[in-house]
Amino acid sequence: MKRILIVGAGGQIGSELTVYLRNIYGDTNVVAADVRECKALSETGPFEVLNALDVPAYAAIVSKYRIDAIFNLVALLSATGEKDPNRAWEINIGALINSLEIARRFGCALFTPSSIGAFGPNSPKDGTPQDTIMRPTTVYGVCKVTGELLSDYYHTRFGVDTRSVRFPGIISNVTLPGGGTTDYAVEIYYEAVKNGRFTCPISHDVFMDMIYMPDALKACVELMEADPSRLIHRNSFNIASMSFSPEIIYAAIKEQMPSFTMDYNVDPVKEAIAESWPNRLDDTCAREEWGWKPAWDLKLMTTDMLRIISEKKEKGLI
Ligand code: AKB
Repeated sequence: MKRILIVGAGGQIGSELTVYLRNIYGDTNVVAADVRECKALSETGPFEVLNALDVPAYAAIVSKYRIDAIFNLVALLSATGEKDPNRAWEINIGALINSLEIARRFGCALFTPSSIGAFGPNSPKDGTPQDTIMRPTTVYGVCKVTGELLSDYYHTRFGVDTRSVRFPGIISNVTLPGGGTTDYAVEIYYEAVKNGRFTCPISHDVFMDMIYMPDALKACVELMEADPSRLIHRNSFNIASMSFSPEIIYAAIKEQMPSFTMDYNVDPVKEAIAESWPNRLDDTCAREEWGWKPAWDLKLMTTDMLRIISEKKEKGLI
């Protein structure tokens, strides 16, 4: 990767991936694009307002900056998707198809994240294998499976260098996620620091895979820089880091903040989605094919999240 375009750069992943990539590849070589202006991203490098569904505008940016790698991060997440499935399909698949076509036309590599949401209730729950039954029951999951298949198709049919990981719920402290089922695992830290208590929308014993943002960013770069001759899979790799339930993350926070309390008000839509997803993925293929190895665990992440969010609170930023 030399000249990179991040589409959907204003979101939870993009806002941090832009900074991370600019540090590695140079500010001017990483173009951030989003449907809305993002002051923070336009201050440190090139920024373009772009609706990923507008093909001529998308192609013009790729041509203008002579882009050779695209990160397509445009997505409506799982819980939001269930409120308007048609819109979720239009946006998620529209941005994907346009990214694939533009990558083909301009010879770009393409990263489009998949998710634990690509699995469904028939997938094995524990140690979910790389290659297994995938029958998701959300429109978000249907979009992710479609995305995986189309991305592999563009690779075998047209030789486009498509690569992807199935992200767990991403926990971060820069930009809040929005509309996901795993969002509770971010909100819990903010509420712990701001109010000392949290009402959890997921039942105490429902496990999901999670990952801390620094590991998620590392995965993006390591996969895109991996030697293609070692890749047996492409779209999309299971990656795992930590798996926990609400009662486990609650205990991890309480250990460092003894006055913290949590109760439950289960959201039936999120609960049903969470229960349809795996408890813990098997990421052996990612480890073997491109050396995936996470650095953060729940305890380390909890210390870091509480420290950073407390600093934000002291500065009056939250
Ligand atoms: C969501 O909860 O929808 C996302 C995801 C796991 O893909 N965070």
